[in-house]
Amino acid sequence: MLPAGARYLPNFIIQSDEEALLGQIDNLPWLGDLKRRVQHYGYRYDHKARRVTDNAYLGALPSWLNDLSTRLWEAAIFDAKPDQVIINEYLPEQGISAHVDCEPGVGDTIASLSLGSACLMEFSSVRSGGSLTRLLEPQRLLVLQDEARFEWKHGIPARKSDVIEQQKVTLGRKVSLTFRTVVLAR
Ligand SMILES: O=C(O)CCC(=O)C(=O)O
Repeated sequence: MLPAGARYLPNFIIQSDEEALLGQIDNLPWLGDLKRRVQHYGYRYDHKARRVTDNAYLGALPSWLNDLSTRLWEAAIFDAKPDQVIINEYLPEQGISAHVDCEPGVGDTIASLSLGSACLMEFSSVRSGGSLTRLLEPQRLLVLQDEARFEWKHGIPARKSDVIEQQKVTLGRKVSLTFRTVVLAR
């Protein structure tokens, strides 16, 4: 189940794209200052301050990310071309705590492309505390807008295994690419 304002787009990329992206990503340096490894493109996100500042500009997206960003914009998933990407790597027992993406700082749409192992994402309503769970599978795109973007937290529990369709599944390595449009305070 997904909160209102969230969409899950199957087959956003095909398997050969997934393999090429993983190869590309693994040839580039990872940052190791969190419990999980990350790469930042476009703007560096300050995980402690939970915001993006204008001195955090890293430069234009590299072409392999710019192609995906252009596709997201041309498909009208974003109103303005995403100019920031965070790549997260989750090994078993690594996750991301429940959060609402910063505002202001990044725009109304967040889109996350999954590669590698499937895992469960948990959503919790900021207002009611209600919760929902959704399986995120590789090559699929999760889009958060409206309520799902602003009124629900999302996170990935740090677990070794998930129960998926009543089966205990041992988790593998998941990598995600999260696209955002930075909105700097003027
Ligand atoms: O890894 C994901 O699928 C979600 C990433 C995320 O929530 C974030 O980067 O803020």
